[in-house]
Amino acid sequence: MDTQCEENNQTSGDVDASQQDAASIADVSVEVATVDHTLRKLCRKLRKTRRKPKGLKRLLAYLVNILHLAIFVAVVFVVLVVIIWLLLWIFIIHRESNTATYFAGMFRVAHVEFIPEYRQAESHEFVSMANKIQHVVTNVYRMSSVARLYKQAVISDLSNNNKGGVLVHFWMVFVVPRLKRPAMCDECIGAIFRDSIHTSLKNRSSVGYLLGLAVDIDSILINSVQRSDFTLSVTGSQCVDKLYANLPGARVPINVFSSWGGVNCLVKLTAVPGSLIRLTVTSFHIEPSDCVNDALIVYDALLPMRGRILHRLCEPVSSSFSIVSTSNVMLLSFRMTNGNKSFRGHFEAIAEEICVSQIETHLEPDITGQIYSPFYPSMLPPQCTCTWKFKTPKSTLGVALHFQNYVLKPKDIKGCDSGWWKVNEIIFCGSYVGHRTVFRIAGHSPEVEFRCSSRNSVQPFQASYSSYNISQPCSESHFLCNTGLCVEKSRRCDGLDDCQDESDEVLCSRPTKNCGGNRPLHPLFVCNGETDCHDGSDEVNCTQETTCSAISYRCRSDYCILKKNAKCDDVPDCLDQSDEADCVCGRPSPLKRMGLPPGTQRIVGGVNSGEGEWPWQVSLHFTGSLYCGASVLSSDWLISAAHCFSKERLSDPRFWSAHLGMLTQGSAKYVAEIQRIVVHEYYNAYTFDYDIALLQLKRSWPPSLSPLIQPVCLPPSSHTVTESHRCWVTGWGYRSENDKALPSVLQKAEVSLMSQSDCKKSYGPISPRMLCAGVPSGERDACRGDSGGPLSCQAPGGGRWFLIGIVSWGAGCGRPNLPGVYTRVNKFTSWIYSHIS
Ligand code: 4AZ
Repeated sequence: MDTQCEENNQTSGDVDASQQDAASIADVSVEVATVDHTLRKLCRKLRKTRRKPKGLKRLLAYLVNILHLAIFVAVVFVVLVVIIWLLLWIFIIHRESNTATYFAGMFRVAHVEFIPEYRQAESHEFVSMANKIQHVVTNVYRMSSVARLYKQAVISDLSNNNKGGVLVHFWMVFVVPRLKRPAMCDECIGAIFRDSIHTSLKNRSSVGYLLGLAVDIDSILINSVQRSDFTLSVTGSQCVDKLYANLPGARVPINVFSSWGGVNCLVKLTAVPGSLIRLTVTSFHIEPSDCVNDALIVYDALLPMRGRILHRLCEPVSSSFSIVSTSNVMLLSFRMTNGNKSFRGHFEAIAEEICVSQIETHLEPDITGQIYSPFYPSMLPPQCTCTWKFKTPKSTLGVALHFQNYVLKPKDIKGCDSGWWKVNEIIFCGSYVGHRTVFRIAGHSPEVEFRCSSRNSVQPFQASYSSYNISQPCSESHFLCNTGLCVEKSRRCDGLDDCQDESDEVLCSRPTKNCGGNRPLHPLFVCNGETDCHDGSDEVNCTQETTCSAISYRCRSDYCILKKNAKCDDVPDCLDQSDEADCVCGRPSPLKRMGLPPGTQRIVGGVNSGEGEWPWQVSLHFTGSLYCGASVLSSDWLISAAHCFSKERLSDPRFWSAHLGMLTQGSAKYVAEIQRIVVHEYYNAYTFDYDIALLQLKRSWPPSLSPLIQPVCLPPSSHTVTESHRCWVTGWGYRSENDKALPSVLQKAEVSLMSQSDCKKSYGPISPRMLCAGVPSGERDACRGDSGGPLSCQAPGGGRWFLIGIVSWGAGCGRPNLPGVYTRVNKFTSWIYSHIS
């Protein structure tokens, strides 16, 4: 208003001047002068009004003005909020909350004869049969509790079936609001279909009638699937191939290349009815990437159904192997990223095996022959059976089965997932182990029944059989181990695990240094780098070539020396000096160490570490938070515990990052993404046996970051740790069992290694692949968050640091007489090298 008044003042000034210049246009001038005058009057009045408010009335008017303004602002605000919400609902919430959910299913239609035209989806016969089935499926779901969510069913394949009739594979699409998603579980959708058949079931038959369609209730399987699987199968038909094996035994080649027309391809295999499919993989050239980029998934169905995965192949294959289906169909789902990737193999129709055999054994102790798992050397399918009926020459002789890497144990409450065995009416479960075992059956004509019991394909097995003397399983000079092996009696209590389960090392007194006695010196004292006998006789001829055994060090050229800890001790011991090769490890540089402020006792008796003190220590983060520890083995490999990666999401390398060269959380010198996680194939999630895993980094840490990042030395399998080794456990794990906050500085605690027999006093049977360490009071220990991290021991005399253990488990943290349990690393040396070199 003021501006307006000033403008008008100005205007009137201009007009005054023009009045003098242009007297001829007096009328106009007068009129302008009049308006101007009026305006000036008004302005003056207004200024006066503002300068002198008149009491309550003016205040009221003022408030009313404010109120109007507030109402106006509020209305505008509400309108804006409504518009934004509407837009959000239309474009995001509505779309988000109503998502399509896809299911793949299969069932057998009995009493319908398969005709070859059903193989062609374009044929009149296929279309008419598919329409009929589609009508039935639609009817079932339109009458169900999920009727409003059901969108459509698409019949994908009609195939002949070993049980007769036609096997139907189909897709279903549901559009589900977010709140109703829990109602869409696989079991619920399957149960709706089963329930509708159930009501029409005839006595004793599993075939029920749905609108005249005879559906076998036992054959129904319905799984939710990814949208990408549905779109690839239904719309990406340029990369869906169908192959048939119409003649038993005839090989049908399969070659797939990454330049084949896409990275995602399905190959559907069908064999003659009554047969099974054997797929042989000859070579598979891909980047190993934990199934993230390149993978072949083999399904025991014609659609990618989660419940029917036979095998996932995510590593390159150079020696061929084969997989067997449980029926005459199989699906291969290839995912290969760009590059020179290829798959070569073939498949064939094979007969269902009738695996029953009568076997006569010879007089003991000869190995008489071999038994093989069904379809040997193919992998075992999820369903198979085999029966061996043995007969020995005498009633005093039983049957011994000698396995290379398999063990039978009486069935307990847990299910059998690597084979179900019935021997003389007693049930046993089979599992894979890393050593030999012998299973003895005390009967002269036992019947042994084997059934496949895993959800996927598993490794095949073979066993040699022999007779044995029931009253004396091992000869006079031998001792019977719990693994069934017979070992020489002289090997009992020799400090070595000859039985493979340490059963020859229980109830042993502490080894004595029987120097100069007539019995050989206890192997633990021989060439262990310490003078145990005063005449030094235990440390002579240690680098002379000797026969290889569990207590000798194997040089690269495959001869052995008795010196146990020859590796990386800065003294060349092997003739080829291989013991001092690859020794850039386990030697932290003497950096300026941080002083320990008083009273910083932490992590179950730990203290702060110094910068660069444990350059192999890694902090493993799952979705951004500390989850486990690990150790650096090389420029691109880390070592950790299998249990850190044992659940579905935990096994996906994309969720993990490795923080290297770090003292305080958040200050890593190098953060690496993980390319691949290799969990030990025999890892047992119940017992924590074989609790070891390797992680390959996507990108190596740069050498310039050494010495803050450096590998730890790997102990050779003969490596022995004596009392003069100093061992420390390190990590960022909790400081006590009930701690709520993790320390930010890397903690370290010195612990003592315990004998296996002392540890068994605390925990009962522990496996030979476990090692206990702690202090009797329990005040120094590892805890949650330290798992997978190192137990590092320094060779005497300021030598290098070796990775002796990996934090694995324990009863609580820091409890008296309940030490920490670690994975015994030297039991895995060859397994580790087989993956990282
Ligand atoms: C754990 O949960 C854990 N006291 C690790 C070590 C120990 C206990 C628990 C040993 O990761």
